Amino acid sequence: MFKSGFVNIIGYPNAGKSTLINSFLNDKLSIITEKAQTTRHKILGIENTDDYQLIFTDNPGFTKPANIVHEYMNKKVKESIADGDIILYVVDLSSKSIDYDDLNDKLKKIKVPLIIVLNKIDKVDQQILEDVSKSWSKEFCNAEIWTVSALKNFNIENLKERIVKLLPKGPKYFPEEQWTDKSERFFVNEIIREKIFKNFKEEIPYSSEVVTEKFKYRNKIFRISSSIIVERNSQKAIIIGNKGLSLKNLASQSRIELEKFFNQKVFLEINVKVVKDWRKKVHQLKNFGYN
Ligand SMILES: Nc1nc2c(ncn2[C@@H]2O[C@H](COP(=O)(O)OP(=O)(O)OP(=O)(O)O)[C@@H](O)[C@H]2O)c(=O)[nH]1
Ligand SMILES: [Mg+2]
Repeated sequence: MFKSGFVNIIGYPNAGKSTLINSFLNDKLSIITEKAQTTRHKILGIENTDDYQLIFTDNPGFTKPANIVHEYMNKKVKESIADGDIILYVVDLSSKSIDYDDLNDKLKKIKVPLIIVLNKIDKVDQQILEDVSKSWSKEFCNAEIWTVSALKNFNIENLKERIVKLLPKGPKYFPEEQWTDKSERFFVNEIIREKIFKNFKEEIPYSSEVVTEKFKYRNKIFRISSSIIVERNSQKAIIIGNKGLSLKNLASQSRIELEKFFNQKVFLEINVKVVKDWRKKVHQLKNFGYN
């Protein structure tokens, strides 16, 4: 009996959802940073065996919407709650509880198996762990509660075994060689975006988008040309930096990561462009893949 299904990973920003999907797949599919709202798009990561096809999805963090990008991100989370065969609700054990509990109300009504994944167990002591676990089991009588560390790989294999047990009978939704739904260009954009999140502070990461215009493979070299889109000239100046040094560092960190990702030599060129207030313009967002 072949099993398959969508295991949708959702939760608030920074809970460790992307770390968890990478840990399940033992691969770097999703970018991870210490800043909230890193993930903006839903990403599929597929694992195939002779007995099952597990389709994990990483999702943006559910957030109080302050702009259209947030609205798009929340829409993706809601879709993932509605179309999952199993829902993993990732919670950061070490952070204060969130007062914006729109998600909790939705999750209490779902009909499919719900697993609350209390993550970052490595950061808290036994007492906190017991108290938090108790309050979640009280709040959610329809869920299984698991405690894990996605970062340290603690309890991840056991959780995966449990997920496979819960998987419904089903077909192979995707051909065996397919491991994601995203293009190579998407991963280039994400890797550069990760470096922007790591190198710059405050509004810059949130005001930045990355577009890859050229992506060619010739003579065993990937030749890539990408643009960082920011909202204002002042942000462009910060990204470029004094004598272009900040951009040079960013490009070199991105290239190293891309070479690891593709396992090939990479030539990378990055430009910086201003599209005034792109986050407020619906047609711009569509061009950037926020559909
Ligand atoms: N100590 C510890 N840190 C963790 C664990 N899991 C994730 N983190 C850290 O938490 C931060 C956020 O991790 P992400 O995986 O990017 O979180 P996310 O839920 O995908 O965040 P968004 O995409 O912004 O919604 C990163 O600094 C991770 O290294 C864990 O089990 N233990
Ligand atoms: Mg993420």
